[in-house]
This record gives sequence, C-alpha cells and structure tokens, in this order.
Amino acid sequence: MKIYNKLCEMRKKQASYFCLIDPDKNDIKTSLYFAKKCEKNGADGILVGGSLMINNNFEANLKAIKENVNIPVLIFPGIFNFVSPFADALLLLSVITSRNPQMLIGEQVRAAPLIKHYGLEAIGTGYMLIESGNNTSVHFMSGSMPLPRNKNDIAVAHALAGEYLGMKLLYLDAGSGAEKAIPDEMIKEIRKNSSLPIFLGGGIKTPEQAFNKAKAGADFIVTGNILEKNNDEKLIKRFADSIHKVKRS
Ligand code: 1GP
Repeated sequence: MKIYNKLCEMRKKQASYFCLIDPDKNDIKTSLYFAKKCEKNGADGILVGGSLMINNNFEANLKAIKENVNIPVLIFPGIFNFVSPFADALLLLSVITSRNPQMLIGEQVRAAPLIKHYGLEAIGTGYMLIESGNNTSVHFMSGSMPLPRNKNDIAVAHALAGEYLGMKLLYLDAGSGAEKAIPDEMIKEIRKNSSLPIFLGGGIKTPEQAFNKAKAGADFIVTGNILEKNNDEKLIKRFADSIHKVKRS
C-alpha cells in the first residue's frame, strides 16, 4: 500500500504521533537508538529532516532508521538535496505561506528528477509557516514571512488554495523550537474548511498540548525539540498515549 493511502487510513481511526529526527544533531548510533525508542513507546512514524545539511549525515542516518524500524519513515526536507531512496516517502513541501519562488517551486524542481530516478513516493504537501513568537530556523532559511497567528481567515484561505492546487496534505508548522505552538482556534478553522490530512508541529512541549492540537483537528502531531532536550522514554509514551486518545471513529 502506498504510504499516502496508509496515512489516510490511519487518520480515519485516531490521531497519530510522529517524532522528528534532525540528522544534523545526531550521529547514526544516536538516531537509531532514538528511532527505536520512539517505535517501542507508541510513535506511529518518524520524520527525518531539518533546515540545513551540515554534517552530511542525512542519508546514513535515514538508511539506518529505515532498516531498523517498522513504522513509516518519511523525509521532511529543508532543501532539495534531502532526496534519498531509503525512506517510505518524501513530503514534497511547497511553502504556500511564502512569496519566495524558490520555496514555492524552485527547490521542488531541483528535487523532482532525483525523486523520479529513485522511484520514491512524493507526497505534495502545502507547508504553512505560522508566526510563533520567535524567529525559528525555517523562518530565516525559507526567506518567508510567517502567517500571523491571529489571522484565521488568512490561514483558511491558504489551506483552501493548497487543496484546490492539488496538494495531498497540509503541514502546519510554527517552526522547530517555536516559543508558541499553533493556536487551537486556527487548527479548528482550518479543519472545518479543509478535508486534507493535517500534520502539525513546532513548539509542542507537553502531552496535554499535543492532545489539544489533535482534538482541534490535526491528524499527525509532530515533536522534535522536546524529545531532544529530554532523553526520556516515558515522555514519548505520554505523548503517544495522549494523542491516541483522540479517536475519529
Ligand atoms: C519542526 O514541526 C517540527 O518543523 C517540530 O517542531 O522541534 O519545536 O517540536 P519542534
């Protein structure tokens, strides 16, 4: 089954939990250890990626993770050279809140021939960057102004535009290490107006917060920083359990 279809099946049952691993911050041994802990403690999938590629560690990390866990492993690319066959699929992000053509279509054009070469499943993703109280790496690196966090109508218009343009899912992101996560009200408004699967991350610090974001309508909750800062298996389990409480059927 294609991973996109699997994600659609997963969202029909309950909200899901994805852990983000940034290969620039981990060597292979650490990434692998962490990915296994995530799987063991109830995570439903792993995202691998980041804003930069400093250590040239990406593909080796990805391959090690993919070969050692059974949950979906998705590439979450900052730039076009995050393309590798050692994943179940790649979220082909277009930063639809941006007005920077490089992030809207330029990076995707660079990535496309390699995606075809590898026969990798690419999932067209409308990536929405939401203001989060601080300047995160993705704000700066994408050269984009984030969408104001209190403008639900503008957020809905972007989500609709993404859907009408044929994007297959939305990724709502406050940016890694965001001070403030995306407001529940904004998620509810987008959920009311869009039928697309929603990934959501950035600045989520507690299982309760994750539960609220899932309850508001996000299908796949992503955490990165909070797990990097706390090497705590129990925390992974608490996140997974809280998110899984949100049933859809
Ligand atoms: C970043 O959504 C992810 O793109 C995760 O953010 O690292 O703040 O959890 P955090």
